[in-house]
Amino acid sequence: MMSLFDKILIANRGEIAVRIIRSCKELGIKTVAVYSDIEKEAMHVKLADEAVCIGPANSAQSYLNIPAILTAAEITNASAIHPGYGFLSEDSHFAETCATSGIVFIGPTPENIRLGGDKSQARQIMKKKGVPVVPGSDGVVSSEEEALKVAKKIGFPIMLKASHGGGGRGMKVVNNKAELKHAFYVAQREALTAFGNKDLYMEKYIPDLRHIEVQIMADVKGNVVHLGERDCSIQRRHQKLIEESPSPISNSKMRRKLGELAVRAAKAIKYKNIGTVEFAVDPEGNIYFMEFNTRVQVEHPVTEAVTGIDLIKEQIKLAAGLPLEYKQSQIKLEGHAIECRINAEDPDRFIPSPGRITFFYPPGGPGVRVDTAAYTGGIVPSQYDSLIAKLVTYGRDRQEAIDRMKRALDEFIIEGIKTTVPFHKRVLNDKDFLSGNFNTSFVDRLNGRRNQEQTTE
Ligand code: MV4
Repeated sequence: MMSLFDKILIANRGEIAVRIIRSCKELGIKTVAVYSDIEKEAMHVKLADEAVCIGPANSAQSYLNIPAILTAAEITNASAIHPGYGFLSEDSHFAETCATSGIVFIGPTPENIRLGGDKSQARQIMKKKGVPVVPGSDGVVSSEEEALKVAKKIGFPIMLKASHGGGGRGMKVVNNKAELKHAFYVAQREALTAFGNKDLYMEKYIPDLRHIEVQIMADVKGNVVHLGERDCSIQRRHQKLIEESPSPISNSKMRRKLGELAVRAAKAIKYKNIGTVEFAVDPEGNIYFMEFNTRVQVEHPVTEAVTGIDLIKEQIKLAAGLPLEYKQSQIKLEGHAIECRINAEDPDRFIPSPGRITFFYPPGGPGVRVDTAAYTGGIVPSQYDSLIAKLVTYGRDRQEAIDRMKRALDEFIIEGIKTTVPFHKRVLNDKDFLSGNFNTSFVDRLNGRRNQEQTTE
């Protein structure tokens, strides 16, 4: 049997670095934090056993600086690197460089990561292996003529998507033949600039979908289990704002279907470690594969709450080559969990509000979890993403999770910067949210209604 790591370097910052340090401590693993010039006083630096400065504030020169991070691992004798989410977490070249440097990358294989990043190839593999995909192109569409042929077959409106985009970036809705020519070239050029690759693929456009994703865990022997679904439909401009598990629209039949498809998707690409299979569910309940996410996700705590499983611990053990400790029948989903992402942003316009936090009091009590690196006197830098806390509530059912969320949002005191707490209070009082009747246009509708109310008053 392989043994766990003696010391892990965490190549990340903020709440996720703190989250990873917590699991390492419980496993008896020493931790190394890395930080940029402006983050000497950051919470992840205070909580880790050791810390190494890896460069200036600009993340290209610090949290994305592969030589600096590998050097930090070497000088501290860390035997593994946890990338968290964002930054280098989905960089197959980084995962490969770790391996050639004799350091374990805590995540899937470089090939898994590469495939996760190649959306049109992933789509083709899923189609071949019987995981339903949205009607569309077979792989990449390389010319406008080819795009028109596919469009004639599936019908407008269609969506052009960048093969190397993802998470909503590099997508275009095309309503008719007349729009297609221009859209094709614009999308190609944008894909090349944004992702360094011009490949596009096509799908029939599905309005009013729900974003439902399934957490999976896979070991090196090829065993795969799923941990139920998360509903991530409450988002704005592809930034998720609220996630929950289970989905209000799911039931045991849909959950079995989603789980089966997610496990099939993971097996199709010989996936190893933890991952997420993203699906679109249309208003008729049809399920379509969208993307394979090869990192730990921001919203993983809602799954931890309903399964009682520490996903970061499992991720570390799986990366060490240990076999899965659970059979599917041993994974029990119980209760309901909701996560509100608290961002340092103006709650009306969602523009960043960095600065010093002059007072910070996180909520607590039954069924409340706060993942954060924020503290009174701490700084929210303008250089990184604006997520400052994840507020997660758990209850026996959705209503109890909601009641606790309302109570926790009321308790939360954050002074000195603006936060999205007031936005979440509005959502938690919205009848469509409360009834579970929402899709990906929810936030625009909520804000649209609100702006109208404000101008007529
Ligand atoms: C779509 C779609 C409609 N039709 N694909 C955005 C994130 C990316 N993973 C997939 N996305 C979409 N793909 C087809 N064929 C609409 C979206 C979409 C969306 C999806 C999930 C959550 C929020 C969204 C917001 C706008 C568009």
